Amino acid sequence: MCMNDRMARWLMWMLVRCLAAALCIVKPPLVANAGGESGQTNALVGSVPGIEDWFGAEVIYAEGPFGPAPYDDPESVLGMPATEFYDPLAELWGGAPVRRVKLVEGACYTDATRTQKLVTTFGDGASVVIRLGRAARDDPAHPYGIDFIVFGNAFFPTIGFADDNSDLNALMFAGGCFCEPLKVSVSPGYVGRPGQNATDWRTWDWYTYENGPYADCAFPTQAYWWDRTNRVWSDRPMDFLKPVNPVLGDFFESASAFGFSVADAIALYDGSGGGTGFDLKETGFDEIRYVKIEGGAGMLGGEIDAVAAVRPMELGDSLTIAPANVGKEAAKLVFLKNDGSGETAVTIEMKFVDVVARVSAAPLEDLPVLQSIAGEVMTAVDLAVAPIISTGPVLFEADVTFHCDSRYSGGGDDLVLLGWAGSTWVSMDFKFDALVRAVTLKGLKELTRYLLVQVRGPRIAVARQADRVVLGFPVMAGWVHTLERTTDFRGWDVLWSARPTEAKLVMVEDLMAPGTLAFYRVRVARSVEEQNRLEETK
Ligand SMILES: [Ca+2]
Ligand SMILES: [Ca+2]
Repeated sequence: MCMNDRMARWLMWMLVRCLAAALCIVKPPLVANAGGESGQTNALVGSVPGIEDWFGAEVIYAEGPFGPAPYDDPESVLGMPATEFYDPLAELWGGAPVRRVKLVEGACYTDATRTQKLVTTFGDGASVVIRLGRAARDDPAHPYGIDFIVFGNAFFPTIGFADDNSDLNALMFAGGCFCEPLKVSVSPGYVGRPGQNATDWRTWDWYTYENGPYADCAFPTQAYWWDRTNRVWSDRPMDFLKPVNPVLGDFFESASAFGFSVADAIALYDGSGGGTGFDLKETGFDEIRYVKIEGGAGMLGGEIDAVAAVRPMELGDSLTIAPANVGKEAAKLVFLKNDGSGETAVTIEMKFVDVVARVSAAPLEDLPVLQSIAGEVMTAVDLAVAPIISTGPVLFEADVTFHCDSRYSGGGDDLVLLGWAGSTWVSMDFKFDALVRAVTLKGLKELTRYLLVQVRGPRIAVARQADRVVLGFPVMAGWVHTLERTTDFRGWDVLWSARPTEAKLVMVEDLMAPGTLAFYRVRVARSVEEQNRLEETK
């Protein structure tokens, strides 16, 4: 094609602008991995507005016998678990009377102000029905399948004395959890079925966890984070809406056998505030609003502090994985987007792991320069697997699924998944699942930062002079670009198609440009050969 100088200069200027816009995913530098001891953000605790809804909101029925004061008020089971307690006996042994609720000291007596009772003791035949502030749902995104948590005042006995001055790094377990099991039942409440009465909870559908788990058992409440590095308490609260990985129960029971510190156990809680976790799956209920606690039939003398609905994890959180989780539903770790949309960002399914490890999924907010891809980032995550109480690298194998934006309607051929290789981004071979709109990498033995990008056609600069139309746009290496034209948005005519081997600017003259209004687009897709290659690797 031939053009006069003025037009060529103008077109170049348009193309440079267009290219700058097309390569707009530019925001250095990289963020550090948010894993490690300070990895838990614990967003939903303490002073967060509406947090009280996640706990027991009302006692709709209570019948004793309960314990002697201050263990006699059934309403002590409402609200958040206790974080501190006042011990009137401390003066006898010269200790600090106000102490933190922790693995080795459960909630007892009253709160620090000596005005609030903390826990309720259940005698023989005692029962309390609690309405949760919000429904607890059997949500597949919940960690380890657990949907609600009951907090008691169980604790782990230690070798030697335990108080707030104890060095928890040096304090060792002296055996399994001190438990006083209580029976737990759940109900969706009144659903209007024949025979049901809205004001009589006895007429509703109930499910009892006859064979456990039981309340006031593992895991003891841990209210604050212990700073293992500096051997001091942190005032950072633990997360009462995040369960402890239930397979760690056996691990803790055998802990004293192989020298296990309280600090180790807190690290294994991975930011959770403890409590006994319950899965709604076995109940057949999709969601429940009521929890009943009962003493009796050999189960009595136990205490209840609180009941909580579980929150799904999101980007910025971490979860633990243990060899005993592998092959079960609990090995599927789900992290939602951290924008409140409730959409899943990434699912990590562990196929193998050799030790108990922490799996973190941090949002990747400051994206590095992408030289060769123009498009919209749908998922940007920094994934990591790290040891918790062991040393050395964790051996594992994981299938990782990156979920597209829910608005994505493509067939996967305009997606690119990039993995960070230390100094550059590398395009990864993936499998696209149209049903769940997600791409999966299988058999990963290490994790890194990932970007799932929907490639967009470039912006087109149009230069028109007399009856000539010249179109300019940038192209990316290795992708098939197809320039098309329409006048009615029903049919598109292909003007030009190519798979460039390097990124560059392309100019195409439309020799058949119609006299009427015309529209142009450039479609970008993976090449047929590459599609076939991916098919073979599936
Ligand atoms: Ca569940
Ligand atoms: Ca107890």
